[in-house]
Amino acid sequence: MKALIIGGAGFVGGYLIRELASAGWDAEVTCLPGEKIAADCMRYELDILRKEDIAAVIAESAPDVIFHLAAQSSVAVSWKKPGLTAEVNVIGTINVLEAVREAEKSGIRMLLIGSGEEYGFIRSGACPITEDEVLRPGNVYAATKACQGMLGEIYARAYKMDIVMVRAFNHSGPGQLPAFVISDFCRQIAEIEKGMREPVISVGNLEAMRDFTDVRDVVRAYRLLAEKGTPGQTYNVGRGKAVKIQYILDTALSMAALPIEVRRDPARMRASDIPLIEPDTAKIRDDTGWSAEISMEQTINDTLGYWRNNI
Ligand code: A2R
Repeated sequence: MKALIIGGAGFVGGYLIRELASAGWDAEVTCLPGEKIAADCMRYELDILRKEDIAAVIAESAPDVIFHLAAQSSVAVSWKKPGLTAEVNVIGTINVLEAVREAEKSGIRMLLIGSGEEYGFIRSGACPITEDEVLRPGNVYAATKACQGMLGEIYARAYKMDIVMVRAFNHSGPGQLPAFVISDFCRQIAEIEKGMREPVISVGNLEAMRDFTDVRDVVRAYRLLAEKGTPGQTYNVGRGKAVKIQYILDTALSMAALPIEVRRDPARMRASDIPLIEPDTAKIRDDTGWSAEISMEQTINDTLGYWRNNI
């Protein structure tokens, strides 16, 4: 199988390249000019806001499957740059869908990577959330990803295109930016161990319950969905077992080389924090056999190891 990963220079892209290669796929990637790719493979420079360029890359690569990862993927940035976020995540996705629709090679399968954020303000009692739950996005990023998923469904239905939609819940692992909680805690601990700051870790709301999956499990889910997912369908990707952020903190601190004091930082508290977000994962399990295999302790241990070597 030949894959084209659009937006392959990001956090998930590097892991997906390795996952596909280890399963015997031939993977090519696109990246923005100047971006580096985390593995040795054929690369194309591509901005998805230039539709004619997408068509040229697809014609040259002639993939069996396109993994569409390219996005403005930060919730925080989406508040500051809503127009850019909508342009990249919505218009960019339309450009990719149109380029595939018009491609000479027919029957290209697409995976559109969306987010658990799309569910937004979850009704109390709705967890674990199934894929047919109503979407109530609570931020600009989430709204654009909900829109991406709807466009995927529309193109699959109207043009009989082979498109699978994904809603990925929190994922983490070595190399993730410290804007995400596991990476943030691990980086702070690594900095403290190196004597770069006082032995105090800053934390936000520790009571919220969230569902975390290792990025290496997540990319295996993407490969299996590309191999076995049903066209036109949307799949939750997550562990299906939320934990309190307090548990992540305690686990990370238990791995620290010295005692660390915990300090609550009001700036890290979010007024609208939803108490529990947890996906129902029966659909992906039934259709592909996938479930998360890497423990949270392993993810935290490996992420801490990454920061110890990369501060
Ligand atoms: O924003 P940058 O400079 O980090 O570049 C990102 C790239 N990207 C684009 N690629 C092509 N044309 C554009 N106009 C464009 N704008 C941004 O897409 C980055 O290299 C890549 C997305 O990678 P990350 O931001 O690291 O996301 P991650 O964690 O790999 O997540 C993959 C997908 C995204 O669609 C998320 O929204 C979803 O999974 O959760």
